[in-house]
Amino acid sequence: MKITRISVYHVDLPLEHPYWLSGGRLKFEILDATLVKIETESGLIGWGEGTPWGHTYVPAHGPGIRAGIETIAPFVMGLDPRRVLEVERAMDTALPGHLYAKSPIDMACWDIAGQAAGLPIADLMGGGSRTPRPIASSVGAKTAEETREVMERYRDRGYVAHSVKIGGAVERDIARVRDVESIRKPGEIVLYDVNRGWTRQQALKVMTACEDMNVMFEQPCETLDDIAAISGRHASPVSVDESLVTLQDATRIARDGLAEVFGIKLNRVGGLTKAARIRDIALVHCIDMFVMATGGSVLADTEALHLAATVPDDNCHAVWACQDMITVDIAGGRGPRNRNGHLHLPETPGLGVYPDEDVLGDPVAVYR
Ligand code: 0XW
Ligand code: MG
Repeated sequence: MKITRISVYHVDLPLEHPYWLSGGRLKFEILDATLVKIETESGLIGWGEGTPWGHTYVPAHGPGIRAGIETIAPFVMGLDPRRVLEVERAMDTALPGHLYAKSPIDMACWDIAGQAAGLPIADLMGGGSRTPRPIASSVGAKTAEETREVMERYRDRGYVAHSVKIGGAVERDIARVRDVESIRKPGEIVLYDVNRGWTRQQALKVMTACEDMNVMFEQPCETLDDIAAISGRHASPVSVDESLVTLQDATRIARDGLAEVFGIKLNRVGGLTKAARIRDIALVHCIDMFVMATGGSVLADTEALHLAATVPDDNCHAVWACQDMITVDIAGGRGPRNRNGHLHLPETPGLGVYPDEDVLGDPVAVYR
């Protein structure tokens, strides 16, 4: 089987509510999504998506994905999409780094490989759990009152997991954590996501002040060096998210004990092929995981769900459904959707969901 054509689509996905990371530091209103259709001479078609969370979240942006694909496309043309490692090596040779630009191609290849094998991607990867995965909300609010309101909105939709964005102001952050903990329901999973918003000193102040609550903080500071510098000086559990990009990052975090949890975002780490290795580093070092899309439509959520299903149930804290935050549905209600706060793995071979091409409009680039 050979890749014969790659079509690239650009779609804007507006957020239903404006959204702030790190206590108001970064604002997001619209996501720039790139959808990729890979065609083969066998007739099988695969879909991939790359949707960064705006341009300011991590070093990734929508136009960068499309430019990266322009460079990569000639090198993957003619390859067998079922041989995902060969496609991965061709992309890494053609364009070192730029993992987020490669992820949609990797995803579309896994979609085709699954269809060819007659298996959902998670089963092709070695076996997917059918235990529904709790969806984490993403609570991008600034004040304690707004935080309660947004959490309530998600609780009404059945959500039992929440990622509450804090960061920036020590006293306000301590107060917000205490407030959320005071209304936390039994069994609810809450992660306090700083999105790199603290200096080392701010991180130490909040993380020591909150030790009595034993709550988890995600990405407290900008870099792994910062997280390493404060590690051992506080007793709060840590999840690393933005600073977990490469396999080398994963081995460093594991070896140096910098986090108890990995936040694996598929687009950031370069897709399923690379994310599966990071998963394995986590598992052998007794590190749990949140597995998510970086953003995007139900297609991106579904890709993350497949990887999440290959993580043992006890080690997978939650996934995320960005689809619940955007106003455009490119797949007409198909694919895994929120059912009482959980996503269920699709049984259809491959990814298990495809977009409506008329919603995508004309491709912005076609390579053959
Ligand atoms: C808000 N998210 C869930 C979406 C973006 O990927 C960032 C992420 C987070 O962990 O902050
Ligand atoms: Mg995060």
